[in-house]
Amino acid sequence: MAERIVIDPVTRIEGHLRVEATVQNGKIIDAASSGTAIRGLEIILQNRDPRDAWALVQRICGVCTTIHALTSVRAVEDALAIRIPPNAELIRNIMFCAQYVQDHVVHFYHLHAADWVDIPNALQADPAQTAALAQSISNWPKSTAGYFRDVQNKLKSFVESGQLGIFANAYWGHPAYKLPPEANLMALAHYLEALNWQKEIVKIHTIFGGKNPHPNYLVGGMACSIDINGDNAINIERFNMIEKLINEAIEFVEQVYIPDLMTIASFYKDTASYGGGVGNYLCFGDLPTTNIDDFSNYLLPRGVILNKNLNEVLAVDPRDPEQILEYTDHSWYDNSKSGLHPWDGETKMKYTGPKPPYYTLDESGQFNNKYTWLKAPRWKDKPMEVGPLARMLVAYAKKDALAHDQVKEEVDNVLSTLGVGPEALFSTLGRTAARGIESKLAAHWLKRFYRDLIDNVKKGDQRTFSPEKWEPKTWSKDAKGVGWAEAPRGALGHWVHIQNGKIANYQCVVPTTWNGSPKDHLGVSGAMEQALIGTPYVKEDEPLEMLRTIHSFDPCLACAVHLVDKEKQKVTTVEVQ
Ligand code: NFE
Ligand code: MG
Repeated sequence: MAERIVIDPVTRIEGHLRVEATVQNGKIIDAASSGTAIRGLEIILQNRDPRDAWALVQRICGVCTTIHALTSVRAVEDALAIRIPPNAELIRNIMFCAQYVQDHVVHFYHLHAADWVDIPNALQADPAQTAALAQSISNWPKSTAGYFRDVQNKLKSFVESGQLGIFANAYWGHPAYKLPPEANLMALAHYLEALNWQKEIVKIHTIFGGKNPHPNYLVGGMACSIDINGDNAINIERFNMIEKLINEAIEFVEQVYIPDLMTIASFYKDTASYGGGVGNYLCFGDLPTTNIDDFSNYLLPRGVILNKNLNEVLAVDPRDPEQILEYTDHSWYDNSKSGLHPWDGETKMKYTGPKPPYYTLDESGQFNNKYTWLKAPRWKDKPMEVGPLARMLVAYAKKDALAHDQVKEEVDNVLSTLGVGPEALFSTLGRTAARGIESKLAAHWLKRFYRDLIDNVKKGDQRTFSPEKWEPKTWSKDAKGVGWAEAPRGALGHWVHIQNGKIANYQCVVPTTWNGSPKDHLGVSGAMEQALIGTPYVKEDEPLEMLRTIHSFDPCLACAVHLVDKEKQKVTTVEVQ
């Protein structure tokens, strides 16, 4: 007899996610991912000035802040054939890499670590042995017995006061936690350090974009001006500050994040045997080193891998109406036209779900027909995984990619450190490891783009904006554009149709829409749903292993369901226990 596990809401993510699983004999045999809250940005954009779109869509999410703005200006620049100055491309790349490093570190420590690290168990640790462990894996100067004792005392006062605060409500003491107390204490110390560090790195966004979250962008370039010797612009003092932040980022990733990741992963190699899911990976590519139209010069290459076949990388074209379609057969939309390319996409909400509390999977394990606000994007009718694992796999497999050698070296290093083969990549652990590998690369690329920017400025080019096509009278009456990016969580696309100077249609297909998508028109489940199938559990009422697989995708439902209920009707009730 099949039974159900329901997690609602899934915490330590952004947005509102409900996951239901049908379980039998200690394993998940089917799963449903449901985005339960709805917001409203594609509709808000209609009839707006396309030069304003970036500021509106950026409010889709404050976690992957900047990336929707970047994708939006790229979409509008594509539609209007606008070329931006080299400095603007470099500044965008710097902000992009800074975002990767910050977002991935925050995910590892603050959103994912509680799945691996039993925080209260750190009270059992010996601070001197913790220091010995930390010193054996890195040269991070803080790793002394006194430091770890202070952290432990802080935790003790939390526990004794009965107020665990940010550490309340987890499955502490669960038998699937495997770290020794010293590793738990080390990870706790770095959890707290990472909180402090992450607010520093985002100062790069405040320098180039005025603030964070939601820094300023501009169609045609960037909204900051460079005057290397000036007082009221980005000058040499600001550049020095950026360089210092970059050096600190490299140090934090190499001395804290990667050693912690490798240490923790070495205790959880069992999680390399499940959670792989669809085995199809899609990347639009990003980090142009020449210009956005020249895919061959991206540091993160474009391509698709099917069925885990690393011997072939297929071409992807987000403009092709045959390739990317969004289905709504199992989503709460009017689906009279399910299967539209985003340029023709529609956002017509139609809630037909049951009243809460509800089950997506009924008693017999059958799916209710419609169960989520997420649409189901598909590439050539296939579900795709997007994100760090997809990016590392495509760069690993694509031998002529610009950063192929660099990526291969980092991936092979991690595999040999853990003593596992490449098949381990297709798993829950592989997804989490790929995010770390990518963070290290991004930290170094941050420095590369910073140096390129300094070099270009030193040549006398201080331009950050191309004004030629600012005025709507210079635009064609009817124009379509697509902007793409590799958001921290995966391939992101914005499709815009501009008519008579205004937005006629705007559609976003977002990483978590791919990863968290429901079943499609063919009845095939999305990437996260498939990854959950086969995920084991040792305690049905504490599905820690499920959380590991779900969190390995770093889901963001705010991004995935970028819609709002205009009538402010209550669509669901979420019970928090
Ligand atoms: Ni709200 Fe986002 C990223 C985008 S995710 S976090 O990364 O785009 O689906
Ligand atoms: Mg959309």
